[in-house]
Amino acid sequence: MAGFRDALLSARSPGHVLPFRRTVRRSHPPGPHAPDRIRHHRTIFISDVHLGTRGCKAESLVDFLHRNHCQTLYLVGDIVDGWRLRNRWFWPLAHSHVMQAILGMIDNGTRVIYVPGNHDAFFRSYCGREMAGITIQHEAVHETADGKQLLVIHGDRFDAVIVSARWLACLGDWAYAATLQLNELCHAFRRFFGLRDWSLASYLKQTVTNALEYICRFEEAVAADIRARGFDGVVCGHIHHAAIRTIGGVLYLNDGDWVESCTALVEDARGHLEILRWASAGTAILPASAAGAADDLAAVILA
Ligand SMILES: [Mn+2]
Repeated sequence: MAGFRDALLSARSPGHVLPFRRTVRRSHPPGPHAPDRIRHHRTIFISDVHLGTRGCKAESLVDFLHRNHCQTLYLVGDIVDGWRLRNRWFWPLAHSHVMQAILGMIDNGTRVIYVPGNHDAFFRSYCGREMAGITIQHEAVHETADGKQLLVIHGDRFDAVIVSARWLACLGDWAYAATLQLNELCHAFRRFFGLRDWSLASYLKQTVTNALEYICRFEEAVAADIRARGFDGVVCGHIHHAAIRTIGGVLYLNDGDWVESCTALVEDARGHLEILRWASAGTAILPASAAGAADDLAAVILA
């Protein structure tokens, strides 16, 4: 009894609050009551949900959103898969539950920012507008609690850079920037003439045979651009490969996907960033590093 009282008193003193929280989160495997605990984050970033496809782990995402609250939620692209839905309508109830969970968060005061990706590029026509309380932006700038400026983008614009990486290395910065613009022009042209978005990602999948090589090229291309634009770091998705890395002095953060790995990037009140892997509905969260790294390569789904 006395031990219990001492524990309460020590937890109440300011000096002990932080280590107590840390111990629960990091050092021990989650206890039997952990799944019922709601976690509060400053920011949550998720992407590549691919609603409208069979691969989407909608139930897990709903579970995650119910058990993780935040002040700001960034939807970092490919939330709805318009490419697949155009061919065949697939929308089980769980996919509507994801939308309801997000709208519920808005009702509870969460700010939601949607940065469309290539599979939900149709939302890019609405950039600068607000729909159902969700702000749609081409890209966003997020300032962390400790003052870091992070650019939030989906990342598909870098596909073009990866295809011609060797050429660009010879030609220099102007060619690099030109390729990025050419890629966007190409997409705008195809949209104007009502052509299907050509999947550069599918093309890449055939040409870049080594998935690891693709990931490295993507990460380096993104980091180089972010450095040139003067940001401290970037939050992106697109390659379905969650990561927190420092590349050439900038922070590269990828929030992963909800097709295979069920990962989210979260920021706490002090600006600490962490990747969470939501194992499955009703089970506890694990830091992404603790989950099997070996299947990460297999999780790369480009289109
Ligand atoms: Mn994408």
